[in-house]
Amino acid sequence: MSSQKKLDISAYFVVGPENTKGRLVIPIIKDAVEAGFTCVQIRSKVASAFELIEITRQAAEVIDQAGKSDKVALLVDDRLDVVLAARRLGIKVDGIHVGQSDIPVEICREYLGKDSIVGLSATTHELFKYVKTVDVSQIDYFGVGPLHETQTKPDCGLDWDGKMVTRSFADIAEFVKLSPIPVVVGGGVKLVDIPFLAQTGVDGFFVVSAVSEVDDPKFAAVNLVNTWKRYRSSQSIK
Ligand code: TZP
Ligand code: MG
Repeated sequence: MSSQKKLDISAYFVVGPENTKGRLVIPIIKDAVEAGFTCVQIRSKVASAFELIEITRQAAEVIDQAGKSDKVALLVDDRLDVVLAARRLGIKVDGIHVGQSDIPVEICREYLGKDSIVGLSATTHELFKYVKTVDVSQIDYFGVGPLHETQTKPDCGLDWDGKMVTRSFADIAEFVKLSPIPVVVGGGVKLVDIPFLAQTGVDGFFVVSAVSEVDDPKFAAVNLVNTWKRYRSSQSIK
């Protein structure tokens, strides 16, 4: 991926070694990429920097072997150090995804350069006020969620008072209208949600467990991608 303009977040797979029920991460990434996922994010709260670099290297190889290096973006969650080290080692990694309490997007942009992808999780608190006021000049897309409470990230959606805030399809449609940049939605997303999500006008969905924890990741990934495409195209001809 040479330019951020080519970014496709329509089917976005997030994964780390703690999400695979003890299986290897790379074959599951391969399944997702072959199934048509358009973006891969390496995300682990337990892996060492060394391990993350290795997973990133092998993920880049899998994307390359599928002939999709110019189409499928490879990102790393949180770890600016890992992205920089991976690039220094010659690994093709396209950017980073950060949250509100991670390294600021301006710093990520400064280190990674203008053609890299920098994604940011939108706030849980006062989401609509936030999207109207935030400076999006350094950001390529917003991650929004959770759609449902999720065991993969139990703190996702916790408000100031510790209350869980999930997003309705109506909320998402509203957010999409207000956002000047593309929006991807995740958190507890399963196949049954895809038709409804596609109709909100959102740019894409992200999943972890709906692919990484099922018995047949390839089958699940194909179904997710095809369902998105089907409902997305039926929406656009309305
Ligand atoms: N960010 C917000 S929710 C989440 C992340 C990484 C985890 C989503 O995982 P799952 O298994 O798709 O619910
Ligand atoms: Mg983070």
